[in-house]
Amino acid sequence: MRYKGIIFDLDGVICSTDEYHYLAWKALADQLGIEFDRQINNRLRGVSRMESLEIVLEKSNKVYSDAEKAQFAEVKNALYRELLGQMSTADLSEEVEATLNVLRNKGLALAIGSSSKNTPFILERIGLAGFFDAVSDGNNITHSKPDPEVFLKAAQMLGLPPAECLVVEDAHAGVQAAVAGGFDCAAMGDAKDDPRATWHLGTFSDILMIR
Ligand code: B16
Ligand code: MG
Repeated sequence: MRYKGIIFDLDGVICSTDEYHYLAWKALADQLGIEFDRQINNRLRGVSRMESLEIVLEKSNKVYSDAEKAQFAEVKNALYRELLGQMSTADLSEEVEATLNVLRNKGLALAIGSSSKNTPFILERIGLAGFFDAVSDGNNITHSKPDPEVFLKAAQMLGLPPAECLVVEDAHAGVQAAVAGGFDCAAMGDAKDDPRATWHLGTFSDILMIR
């Protein structure tokens, strides 16, 4: 493989917590009587919690105060964390686990680059706490994707320039962030056909076919 390091997005790449984000936002939207579907949900991928809330509220004709918005974000996060609490090592797929181990054995530096403030909790639930050489997440950034900050910090933690790292993403905002930071990007899932990506993965283990 031409890269020395790989920076993985978390939700929708390493695990399927993207489905839990959808369920939690859907429950909040239902409580508020706001229309919300999977198409709108796809716009929230890679975007921070508060920016996601603004997108959810686009369908509302009410004007909410900052205090109300903070409370809605709290409600959504509590629902989301309840779902995360039910996760276990069984939620790390065999495919992802085996692929990560092959990459580790090849000597590649492996990092997480996620917008989520819940990253440490999720990694612990699925048994990956301590596995990655670096974790850059929503707790150490000021701008979320499509800003490249989270990936630039991950590369810095690995001690590698962006040109030597590959970013793996399922979100269009994440692909945009990778390209803006000077990284090659392997896109999968919702962003698979994004023309800005260097590689298009049918499934996670296709990373092993990149030379
Ligand atoms: P939290 P990723 C992102 O994670 C999610 O895709 C996005 O939907 C979410 O709003 C964001 O994390 C913030 O998450 O509310 O847990 O801090 O895809 O960058 O791993
Ligand atoms: Mg994602």
